[in-house]
Amino acid sequence: MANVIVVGTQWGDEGKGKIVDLLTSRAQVIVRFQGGNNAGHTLVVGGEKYILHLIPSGILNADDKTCLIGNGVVVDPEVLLKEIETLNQRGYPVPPGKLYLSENAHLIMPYHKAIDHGREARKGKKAIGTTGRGIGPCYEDKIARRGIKVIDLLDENLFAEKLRDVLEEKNFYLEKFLGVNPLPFEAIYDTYLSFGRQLAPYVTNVSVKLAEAMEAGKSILFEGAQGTQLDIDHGTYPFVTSSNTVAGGACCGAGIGPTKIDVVLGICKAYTTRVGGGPFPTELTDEVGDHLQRQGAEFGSTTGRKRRCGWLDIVVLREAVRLNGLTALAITKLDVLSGLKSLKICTAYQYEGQIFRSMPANINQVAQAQPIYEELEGWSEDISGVRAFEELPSAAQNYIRRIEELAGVPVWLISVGASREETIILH
Ligand code: 2SA
Ligand code: GDP
Ligand code: MG
Repeated sequence: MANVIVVGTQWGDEGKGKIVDLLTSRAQVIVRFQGGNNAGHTLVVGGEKYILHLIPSGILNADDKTCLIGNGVVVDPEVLLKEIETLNQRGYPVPPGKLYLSENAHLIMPYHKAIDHGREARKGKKAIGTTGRGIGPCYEDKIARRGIKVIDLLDENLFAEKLRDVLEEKNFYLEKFLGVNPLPFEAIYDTYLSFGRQLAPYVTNVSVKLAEAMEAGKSILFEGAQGTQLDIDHGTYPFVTSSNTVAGGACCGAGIGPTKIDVVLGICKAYTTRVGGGPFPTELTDEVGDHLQRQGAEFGSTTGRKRRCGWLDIVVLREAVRLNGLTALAITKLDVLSGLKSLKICTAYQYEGQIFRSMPANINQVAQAQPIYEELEGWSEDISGVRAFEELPSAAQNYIRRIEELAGVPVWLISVGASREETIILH
């Protein structure tokens, strides 16, 4: 294989974890490059379910695979240590050498979580619907040049100085603006130094590790989190996450140059979901939406929130093709559509007589956009046992071919179930 970036083409939860786990058989190095433990990537291996939040989805594969957490990820050290411990207990040891953590990754601190919660509560109906993991406030501090990085934890004096400076400002904001209790310096300092000591053996220069891997002829898999419509620059702002989720983010967030990327694989659910607030033109609040939610078991992998469901949206997919420079697509959860008599695909939006083939920049227009649908025949067969394209019901084949045509990108993989084996490989 070559160096491959895997990204979500919609609002996240497309099944990136499953596909990355599957593709790990063809790569040696797997790296996360943005987001944090807002992500929930679900893997079903040997009938067992694993949900990963920070550790790359390659971790359940053989010993010779290396998993890296890049500089672009925001890391809650407590969550990372728990994830390591849980995997150790479940028979997948995560020793230093198998997992590496970038020295330049920014740390999620207790005040980031307090601010995330406090602000969402204050916003009421206008809330973003964040995961409450402190992601946005942590990225804010990174950009404002007052963030605390992994490497800072390994220098007691530097850490004390940085924490003291930043905490003064945070406590003022927490108390005076959000009306919540200030946070004590000592407790954070001691706890985080202890996290630092435990994580120290994992800390490295991820960019150098990637360069060495490439020199040794290894293939790298870049694992995106969330999805294109949640990108801070290109998504449905302000109802987005605080990082660049598009493929370009892999270069900045892992420390490699764009010339090193060979393939960008977009993961697209056969329908659309969104969790949290924000516009969703093809959302279904009827029994079809319920069918998708139920059959697809659409609950947030991190927060357990019910995901909103709707028809496949080609405006969204076209954005993903362009913004990520997609080479190919993996269509997931096709099995969930079984049993629906007819299927709809949104090919454009209409707003006040105007036709939109790309996403309107004005968020209120997105919220009021009327989807223009074309209708395709559905199928009733259970397709989870199908392993070859030709064995799919002809209506399912037509559905896939129509997506390819509308997106202008070939489909390389079709997923028909949550487990590794439930996959049709076309390329
Ligand atoms: P945040 O917490 O600041 O990143 O939230 C901002 C928006 O980004 C959305 N977001 C997500 N959307 C889909 N999946 C995500 N991961 C979890 C999952 C979500 C969960 O795998 O299901 O469990 O709720 C994810 N992470 C962030 C979020 O909903 C906000 O709309
Ligand atoms: P990610 O964030 O993109 O990795 O996706 P999530 O793990 O949050 O959500 C995808 C959910 O769908 C998980 O529960 C997966 O186990 C499940 N899943 C993935 N692919 C398929 C599929 O093809 N069919 C079905 N029925 N479930 C799938
Ligand atoms: Mg997810």
